[in-house]
Amino acid sequence: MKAAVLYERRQPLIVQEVELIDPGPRDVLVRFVASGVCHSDLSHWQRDTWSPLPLILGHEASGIVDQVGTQVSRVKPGDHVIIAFGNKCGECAYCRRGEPYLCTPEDPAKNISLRAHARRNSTTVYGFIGVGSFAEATVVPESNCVPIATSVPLEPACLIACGVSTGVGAVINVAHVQPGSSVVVIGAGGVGLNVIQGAHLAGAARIIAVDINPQKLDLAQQFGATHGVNSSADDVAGRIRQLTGGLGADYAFEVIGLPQTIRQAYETVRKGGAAIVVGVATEDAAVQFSAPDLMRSGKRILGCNAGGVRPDIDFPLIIDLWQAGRLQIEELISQRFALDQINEALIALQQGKVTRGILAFA
Ligand code: PAD
Ligand code: ZN
Repeated sequence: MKAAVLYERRQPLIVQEVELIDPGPRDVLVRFVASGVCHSDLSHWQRDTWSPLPLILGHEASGIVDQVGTQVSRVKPGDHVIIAFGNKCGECAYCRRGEPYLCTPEDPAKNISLRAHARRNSTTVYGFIGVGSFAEATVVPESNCVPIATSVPLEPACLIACGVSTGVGAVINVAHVQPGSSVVVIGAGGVGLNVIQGAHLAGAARIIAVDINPQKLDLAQQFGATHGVNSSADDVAGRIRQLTGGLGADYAFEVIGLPQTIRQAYETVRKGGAAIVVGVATEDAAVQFSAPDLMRSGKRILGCNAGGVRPDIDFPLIIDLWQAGRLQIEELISQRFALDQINEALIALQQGKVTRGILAFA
């Protein structure tokens, strides 16, 4: 199959033939229909991270089951699926307590980020968080496949695997946003816009988008933001205080991954409010808080890994909301790219030129 392989960080991905591993007894071979291009892919291209090389990036994908291992029971060839990224072993303490987004396989050999995904000649090639969707196909454990009805448009459904579920999940599962509340969203990109539509869905009265890119602030309003603050021109803290009756917001979501904007989220919330860290910062990033201020203010700082999403429960729920017209998903896609154009797609994301770009394989 054709795949875009990352050999050296910050250098162009190379589109070439690789050989996928054969599916094991509980694995499924899925042919991709679409893959979103998420900032997490861009970060693993640009930063020196934990992910092993050579690597096929891409983790926000939908497709059609092509082959199944001998013990697979939850899908069959021809089924439409959204692929959940990361480990979903079903056996560890976290999976057993219904927190699959924290899955930590007891046997490190079962970590799907580190298992062989494909081969090129005799070189092992890895698949990013087990998915590797900048390629024509993948092999994943059946527990990573969420089957969906054939009536659901499969191409936009790819965005449910990460951007939509992380954004909506941050609001519903992690922060538990209450009706009538005030919500700040710092970073109105592919994930931040889904925090905005999640907050709208949860009945927030004020949804204040903060971004340095005025076009993203316009988009934010289309997805439910009531106000926009351009943080390269406006006094963010002052403007938010003014919009929230002087107290600060009930919730502030950081959806960029920078220490200064994580700090801004903390400063922006009222006493007792919650700052939710969705953005992925560099491995060495640190943010300072005054311990007595944290104690006295009763503020809460919440980490948000994959939106606290349980794919088997939350993907169907998101599809129902989308089909009922309560979530916009097609509208997130501003540009389609072929696999050969993957480097252009990553650069368009880096330059802030897309709402969400997708690779379309059909
Ligand atoms: P994106 O590039 O589509 O959006 C980022 C947005 O932030 C853009 O609109 C930028 O203009 C804006 N921005 C950049 N710098 C600033 C700044 N200093 N102040 C204000 N706005 C700024 O990225 P994305 O939405 O795909 O991803 C956003 C982050 O979320 C990124 O760190 C990604 O790795 C992370 C993510 N986390 C999870 C998770 O599980 N927590 C899942 C998916 C993505
Ligand atoms: Zn992602």
